[in-house]
Amino acid sequence: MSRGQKQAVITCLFVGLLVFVALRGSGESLWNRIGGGDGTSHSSGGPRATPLERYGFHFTESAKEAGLDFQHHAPTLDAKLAHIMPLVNPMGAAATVLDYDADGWLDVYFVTSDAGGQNALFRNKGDGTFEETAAAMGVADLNQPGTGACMGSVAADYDNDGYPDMLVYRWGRPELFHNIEGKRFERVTEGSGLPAWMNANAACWLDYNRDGRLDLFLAGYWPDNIDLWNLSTTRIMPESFEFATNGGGKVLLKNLGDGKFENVTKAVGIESTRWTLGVVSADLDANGYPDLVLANDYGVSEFFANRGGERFEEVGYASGIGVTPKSGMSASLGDPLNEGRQSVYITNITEPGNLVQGNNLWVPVGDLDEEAGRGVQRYLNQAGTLNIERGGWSWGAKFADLNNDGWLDLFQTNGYISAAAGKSYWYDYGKIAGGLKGLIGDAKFWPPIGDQSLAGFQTKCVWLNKGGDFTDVCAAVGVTETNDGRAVALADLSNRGVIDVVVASQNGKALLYRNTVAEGQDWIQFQLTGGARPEVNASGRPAQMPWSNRSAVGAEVVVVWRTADDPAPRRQQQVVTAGDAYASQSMLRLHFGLGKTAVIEEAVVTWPSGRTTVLKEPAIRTLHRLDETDSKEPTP
Ligand SMILES: [Ca+2]
Ligand SMILES: [Ca+2]
Ligand SMILES: [Ca+2]
Ligand SMILES: [Ca+2]
Repeated sequence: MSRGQKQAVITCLFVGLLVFVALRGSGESLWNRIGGGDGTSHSSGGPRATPLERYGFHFTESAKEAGLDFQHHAPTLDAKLAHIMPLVNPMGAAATVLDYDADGWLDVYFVTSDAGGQNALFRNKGDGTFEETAAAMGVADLNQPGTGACMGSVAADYDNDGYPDMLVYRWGRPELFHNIEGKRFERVTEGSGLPAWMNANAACWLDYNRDGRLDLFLAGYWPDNIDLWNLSTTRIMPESFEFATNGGGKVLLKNLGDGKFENVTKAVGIESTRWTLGVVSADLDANGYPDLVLANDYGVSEFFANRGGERFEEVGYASGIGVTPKSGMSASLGDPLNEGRQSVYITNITEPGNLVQGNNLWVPVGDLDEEAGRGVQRYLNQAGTLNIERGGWSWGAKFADLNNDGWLDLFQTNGYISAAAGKSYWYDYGKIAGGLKGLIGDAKFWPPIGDQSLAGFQTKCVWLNKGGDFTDVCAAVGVTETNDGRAVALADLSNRGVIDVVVASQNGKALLYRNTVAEGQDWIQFQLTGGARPEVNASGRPAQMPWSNRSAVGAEVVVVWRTADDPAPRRQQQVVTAGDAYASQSMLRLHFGLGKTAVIEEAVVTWPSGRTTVLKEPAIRTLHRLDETDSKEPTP
């Protein structure tokens, strides 16, 4: 061992001792520090620093106390699949944040998936607690036999009347609900133009043609023609672990107004039957039109580039995102390096000794690929470099500034099947995954799973971003639950200027991680309202330029600011999305952490219509409610 190595070892031991002392010292006093009414807490630092002091935030799991009491149950499918039921029904736990009664307090909708199981809509009472209103609102009873099993939902204002409407997607018939002034949801599926049956695990709202009316994208997992409760064959499984294209269809529904949607999938050139689990939409190649990224299981991810609101072109391979086949579970966006543009995070499987795919952080490189003349944004995977690659059997993952220091952190759920402890299906799984096409594709050849687990009892990941380098601080900040996590949804549930985290667990309790952030961390939020209104022709005011959809889905905000400790200007971009990651939707409101003593130079909103709103030195620690009708027309 060289002198340098010895010094390194001694340093490591010393640092380890400090960490040990710090963690030991965090016992009882911690409970006195968390739960401050305004979401902040005093911090003094020092050698006996609590996790709150060390990392600037701390979670308290408080779903039950808050009245967010919800249990998910998986569906029971056709008896021909009984020997591998946990492997074929491992999804359905989903979470959607919306403000359905438009009172400024964010509400949460969970779906369950068992026959007859009741979904739950939790109205935020504004005092830290919730009341369950799904039955009264008409969105509880959505797992009736013969109609399918709920897999998730997405909410946005498709008719621009000021109230978010809801699409519930299932393995079965998708259902559309029109929100009647926050008082009830009216089921409007019939005649709306939705497909009669598809086995969907992902959806998002987007205005792909920028006419001010939100369109809807639905992504199938299982093949469309399968009724999972009435199988005529067991040959329903993916034909390959890496190259399967025998999954579900994708559907783009163009909003025609008057509650009608037209299936334009073929017309716009979207063609894919991969096994999609995650979708996200934003204008990633900066041509003004929102693109679509699909995280696909059993194959490569896809990137559908929107060509002027008329055609989509699949450029996954050229972009870099769709080169290596993996087990895509979640697709979400973020600007973790404060570059002023969006990276794409896609989760996969990591199980040391068995299967190490690693998650991908696709960071945009260079300008648009002008050489190709096709406008293909290219990406490089930086997940390994930034230490956000290995997350177990990963599901939903979302970026958010959890400690308001100006750098986006990353919350990720994981865990596949937690059954009997110490029993694992990995050996059998490896045989099937690596086997011949005829084997994997037929459920009858899959070995029975019994009570074995597969990548179960996993610890979630809470990756803290220290300026472009991440550290997992999960247990230290209070995230210790090991149920099989699926959806992650983010929201400032108590309007405190901090991000709370909602997690939906498969066959488990929903979790609410209430956040406490150290005092002195600044922030700013934006609630954006597009100019479109129902009484105004969506393409009519002014004639040459439609207003944006009222939910402002697709709007971009760039904040440029400085802090006392760092005089160099910082810059971060965020985008409004309605449906992303895995089976989730986070708040439409945008939240920027800023660090200490922040001064914002400007915040620039680019509306989907192309209009802009520029705020010079906007107030910090403030939720800014901005309406597009106060914006500027672009200069031609
Ligand atoms: Ca509300
Ligand atoms: Ca509406
Ligand atoms: Ca549209
Ligand atoms: Ca942060």
